[in-house]
Amino acid sequence: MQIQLPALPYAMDALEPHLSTETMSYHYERHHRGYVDKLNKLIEGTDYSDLPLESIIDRARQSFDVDILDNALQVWNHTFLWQSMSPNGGGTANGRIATMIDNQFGDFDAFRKMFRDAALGVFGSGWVWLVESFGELKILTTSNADSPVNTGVTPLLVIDVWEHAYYIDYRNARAKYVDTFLENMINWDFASANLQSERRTKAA
Ligand code: MN3
Repeated sequence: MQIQLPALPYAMDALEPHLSTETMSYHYERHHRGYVDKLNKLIEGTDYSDLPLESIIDRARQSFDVDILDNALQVWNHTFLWQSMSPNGGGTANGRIATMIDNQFGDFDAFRKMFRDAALGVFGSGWVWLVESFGELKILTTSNADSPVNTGVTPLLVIDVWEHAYYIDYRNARAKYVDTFLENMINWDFASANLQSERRTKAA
């Protein structure tokens, strides 16, 4: 099974002016596609070649096949990233997730500050995640390709803080990029849907 590059959920210029078409085309067409192509090369003719992406991740984690794992995680992380942003994004959360944010972090502004601080605290390349774990929300940071997918928590949304995610538009101003993500791009509908799907899984 060849791993495919999933379509972007919006047009390449849809996140302008917050993320330029140039950033999106480099990030999606070169970086994301690059991870897909590299992964397909690595798994060709191996036991991995017939597996879907998440099974590749699980097996590579258990087998310490680091190159396969890193590229497979980067494919998964970027697919999740595109959905974590929306042309209609930003603002505050609503519904159950908003209540959980208030309970967990105090209020929405406190959440925003913690998420921002986490994003600024990632040394080098990495990711900041909002996840659900045992009924609670948590902010996690991961380095390089690391990802909470299939580790027992439910990823709700993510921001990419690799420089390739923002350098064309923001140069080295990661804080401005993170603030813009929180104010204008973050996709709370996606986070809520991920939270709901976890509830259904538990109820089943
Ligand atoms: Mn990236």
